[in-house]
Amino acid sequence: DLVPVRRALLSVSDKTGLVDLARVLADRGVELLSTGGTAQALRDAGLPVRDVAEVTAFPEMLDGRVKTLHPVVHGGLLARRDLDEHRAALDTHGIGTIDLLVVNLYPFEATVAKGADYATCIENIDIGGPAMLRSAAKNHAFVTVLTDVADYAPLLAELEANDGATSPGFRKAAALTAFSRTAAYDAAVSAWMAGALAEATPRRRAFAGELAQPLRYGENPHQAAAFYRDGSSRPGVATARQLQGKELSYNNINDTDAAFELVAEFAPDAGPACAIIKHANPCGVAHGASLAEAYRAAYDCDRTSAFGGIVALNQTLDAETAAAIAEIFTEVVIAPDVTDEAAAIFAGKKNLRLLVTGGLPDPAVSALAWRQVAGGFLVQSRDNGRLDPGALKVVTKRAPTDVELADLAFAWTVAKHVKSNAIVYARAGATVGIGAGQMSRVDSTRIAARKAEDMATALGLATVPTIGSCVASDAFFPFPDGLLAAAAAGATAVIQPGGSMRDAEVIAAADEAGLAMVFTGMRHFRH
Ligand code: 93A
Repeated sequence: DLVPVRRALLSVSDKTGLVDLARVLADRGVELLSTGGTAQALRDAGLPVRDVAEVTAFPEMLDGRVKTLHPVVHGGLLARRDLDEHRAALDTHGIGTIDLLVVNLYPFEATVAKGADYATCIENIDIGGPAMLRSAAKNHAFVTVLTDVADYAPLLAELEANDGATSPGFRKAAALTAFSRTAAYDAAVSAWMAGALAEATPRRRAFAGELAQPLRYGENPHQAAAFYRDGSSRPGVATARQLQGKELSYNNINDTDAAFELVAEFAPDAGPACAIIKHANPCGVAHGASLAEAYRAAYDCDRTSAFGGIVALNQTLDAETAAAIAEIFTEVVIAPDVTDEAAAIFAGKKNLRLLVTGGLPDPAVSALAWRQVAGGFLVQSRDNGRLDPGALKVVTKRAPTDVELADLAFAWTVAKHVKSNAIVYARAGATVGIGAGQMSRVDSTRIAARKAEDMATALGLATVPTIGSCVASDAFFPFPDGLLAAAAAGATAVIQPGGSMRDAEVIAAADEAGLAMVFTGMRHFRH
């Protein structure tokens, strides 16, 4: 049934749009109630408003910790208007009904994101606001609840369409938004406390996010999809600014995330780096003397797969790099920043999506990662393991040269971002062959080598680039066969975790083939 809005309670931290909303409500004859700061803002705008403190006959107290936590407020929100007993109870206690609640909460997530101290974060946990949102949302049969500034205009349209009333469908949808908001808010508090108690341990804590944008479809066109934010402030696809191009798709977001997390492994002050991603796996990663060189070297690893790929850069996108990228069809480019000249080069490419993030995430940071399984989800700390060159153990008779060591470290870092079983051949700071996602490690080794042969043919190279390369394996070689396949492809040095029952056999095979091999002691499965 339509419920006319006669009395509204407004209590908002974010005062954007408040006065405009309240003015229309006041013009419609709605009585306005408000808490301290909100009431002040309305009064300053010359609008008639009553303080909640006056209505409850109780002052705001304890530094504002208790403002609206009062039966006069919650009775007015929770009473059923279709029950005589409820109406009688309101009369007995002199409580008036509240038909509209407009609340947005203390900015807890923003306070945490700013790096505020513990006490400040605690003070920014809103108690009265969520309590009111939940009361109003529960009683949506009679009460309209708003918690998002973006919903003010739809409310005014609803009131206009219904002569000052709201419809059940509108109130139900509004209640869902309110419950989603309080759930995400409490999950943010829970996540923050879990982090404050124990660094990224997946202990008892809640997980939730908030709708960032609905997507046209999911992994396939027959699947519905949406993008949620978890409130963390890590630079990346969730917080990036899109400067041009069509809306991001589900697959774009997934691939762009993989691309940016990979390129962020390479600190900008260690030189330009570029990663090109297809289906969440890299098809080329490279350092370069310039960003454009890094892009070209990454592109040369697997030109066929790079078509329609995602390009991630660890430094500001410049004109030369933009021009090189623009030569082929690319879905998304993500970079910390972009020069005006580079932006101008892309401006003509309407389909190319350009995202800037303002910075690179810290690859060493600890956080949680989760994935869904039927009936639940798995939670683990994210793989922030990084190569410690000092901890490398040379296990072969021959130790790697300094040049080999640099390429081994590079290949290892890339392998961490390749789906298992992962094999990465690298030479001169660029990948030359990547084998991903195979059920057998030896298959990944052969596929990576074969891709390098294909590129050598396509580019008309005199030699296959795996000759003289270094190879990384994300987990140990269980048998010598994979290692021997790498040697057959021309690799001269190997990096792998070690730890197989047959390490001795694998090491003997490496010695016999004249390979240098180092163990990292750390595995990088990625499924
Ligand atoms: O400290 S609270 O949890 N205690 C309350 O009783 C209470 N009631 C509303 N915070 C409370 N609020 C919040 O105050 C609202 O959710 C809103 O964010 C803010 C508005 O305060 P003001 O009107 O003084 O600016």
